[in-house]
Amino acid sequence: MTKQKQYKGEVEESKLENSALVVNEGIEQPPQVNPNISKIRRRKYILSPDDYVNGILSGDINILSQAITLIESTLPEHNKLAQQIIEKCLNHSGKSIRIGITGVPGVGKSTFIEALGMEIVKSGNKLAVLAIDPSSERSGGSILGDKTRMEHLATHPNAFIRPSPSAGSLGGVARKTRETVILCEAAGFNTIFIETVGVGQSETSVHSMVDFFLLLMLAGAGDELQGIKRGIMEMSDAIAITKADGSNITKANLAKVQYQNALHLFPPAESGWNPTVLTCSALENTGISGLWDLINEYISMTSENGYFEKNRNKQSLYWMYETINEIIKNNFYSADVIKKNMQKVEKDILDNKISSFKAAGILLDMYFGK
Ligand SMILES: Nc1nc2c(ncn2[C@@H]2O[C@H](COP(=O)(O)OP(=O)(O)O)[C@@H](O)[C@H]2O)c(=O)[nH]1
Ligand SMILES: [Mg+2]
Repeated sequence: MTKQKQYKGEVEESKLENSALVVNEGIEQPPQVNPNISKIRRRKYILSPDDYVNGILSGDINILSQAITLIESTLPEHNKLAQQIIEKCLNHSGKSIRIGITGVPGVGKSTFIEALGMEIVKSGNKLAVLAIDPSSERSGGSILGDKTRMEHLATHPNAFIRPSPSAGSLGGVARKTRETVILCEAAGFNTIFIETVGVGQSETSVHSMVDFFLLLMLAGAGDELQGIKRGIMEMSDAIAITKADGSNITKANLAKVQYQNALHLFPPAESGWNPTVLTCSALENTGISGLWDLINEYISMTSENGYFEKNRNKQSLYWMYETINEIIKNNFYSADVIKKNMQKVEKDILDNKISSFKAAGILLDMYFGK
């Protein structure tokens, strides 16, 4: 150590080698991010399509989850791999009962799914619970926060709960959910629940991918049908009045009669099925098994009269058209020429220089390079 120059009045402790201002050579810090994580992450994607398919067919939940992540990914190479997997799983899919469940927030969907779901898995069936919730971008999916309301189901080996894919438009989210159904069925899940929040457009999408559509309603919450549109009631195969327990029972029974009367006003369904209204309590576990019987009755009836298969075929075609529409629309709006000119054309409309129709024609001509 070099001898430091002594200053007048300097005390021993302030010598450089004792000073807190000296920067000592530190010890090497461990990396903040586990350096192996990239290897772990990357491993997810190095499986071949066949490895994914074999994993899924053997009921491997980890591989199923990873394949669903590929479906949900925004990276084109992941989607390409996902499509290869879906194609190979398609032959092993379809052998399930698909049930759509909707109702306004707070109606008791999660609690209901826990109650009915436990009944289903306890009898040896395998249940996958999926969700379509385009509003879930921030919350990370409605189901995720709801897993506390489904605590038994969430840990049951026969159940698989997957929150809504969060990114993108309703069309995109719905398509991904439908593709996820295919993989779940290939993995051996014979009952699929698709939950959606009954406030928007998503019910129509869910209705087009399920065999049975169930609407949950609260009793005594006003005759305005709780913001549930007529159309949603009309597409329901059953309405269950929830929370029919305690002092709520009388109100629930009254609501049951009211809704049953309201359903009579709709034209008969193509399925030949008469939509039914019943009451249930997920907390007291009443009316739940009756509903499950009703669903099975519906499935046998529509299987016998041919509607079940007819409806599934119709849905397959619907999803082809939906997918085409979705892809063309995305392609249009993300095209450079459209992005560059959109603002000016919009302004021309607002300035009354051109009509909306002319504007659309101009943009479409640009897109098609005319
Ligand atoms: N009394 C009663 N309360 C219920 C029942 N089902 C759900 N709830 C309550 O209603 C609230 C909303 O339930 P939740 O399942 O989260 O509804 P979601 O928003 O539709 O998923 C919670 O406080 C539940 O405890 C029921 O059958 N009876
Ligand atoms: Mg919920």
